[in-house]
Amino acid sequence: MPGSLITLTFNGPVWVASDMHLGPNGPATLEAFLAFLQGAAEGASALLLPGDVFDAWVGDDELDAPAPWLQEVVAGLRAAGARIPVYLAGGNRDFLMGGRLAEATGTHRLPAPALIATDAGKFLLSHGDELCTDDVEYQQFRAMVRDPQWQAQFLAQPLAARQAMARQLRERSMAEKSRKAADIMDVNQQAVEAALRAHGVTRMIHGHTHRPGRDVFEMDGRRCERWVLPDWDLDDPADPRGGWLEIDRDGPAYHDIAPER
Ligand code: LP5
Ligand code: MN
Repeated sequence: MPGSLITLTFNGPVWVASDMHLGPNGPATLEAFLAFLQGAAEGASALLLPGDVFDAWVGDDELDAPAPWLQEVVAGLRAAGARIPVYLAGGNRDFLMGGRLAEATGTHRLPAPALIATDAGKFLLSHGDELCTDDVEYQQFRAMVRDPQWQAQFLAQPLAARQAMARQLRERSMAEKSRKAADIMDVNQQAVEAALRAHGVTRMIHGHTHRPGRDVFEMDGRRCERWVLPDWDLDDPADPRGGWLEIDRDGPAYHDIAPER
């Protein structure tokens, strides 16, 4: 039965971005994100951030004694959130974002997945990791850490211990990714089509795979589109990058964040 999700309706330009992976070691990315928030507050009617805004989020008590970079992110989100609705969804690195962060930033929780109705029609929006079904080891890991009981046990540990585990896991993830075949880390086409069918739409937007672009294909005789958001890393001298999608009545369009050289 398609259409069982609540639809979020937006009038006017909607900006969508993900995978900034903000943390203590990315000053240029942080600066670009703060400028982007200001731009969104001025140019968008809503801002949707479907996951991995943070490089790692181990619980909302990260806000107890926030480092300067985190204070800036909170203040930036709060300033944008005071002018336009800002929606945040958890990705595979920041799925532990909770109500306290939402309150501190004045943002709303974006359902995962979300159905959004824009001036250009409907889109399914999600982080995208759930579509990478060929990455069986990741999906097993995902099922474990999305389990409420696992999360309660994890959150019961001291903040410093959780941060240390997240650091270890980030290192492990980077090692695993260099070992895994590239195609298993992309979305699975059957999973994409099943998600579109389940929600009765022909277009989706997601992040996570860091492979920005538009994939056009036919399903059940209908033209379908899958728009992939870019990841951000303005601190990578070899490949400084970042960007977002703006959806207006003509549909989505990419905006690149041009690095200053
Ligand atoms: O994130 P990215 O792009 O590097 O890779 C993802 C998948 N990796 C992850 C892990 C995150 O990067 C780390 C998140 C840290 C913050 C979370 C905090 C709360 C959890 C703390 C848990 C202890 O999501 C990667 C995918 C890739 O996307 C492409 O889709 O392949 O998947 C993996 O690397 C998972 C491995 O395949 C399996 C890992 C098994 C680990 C078992 C538990 C070990 C716990 C160790 C704790 C010290
Ligand atoms: Mn991700």
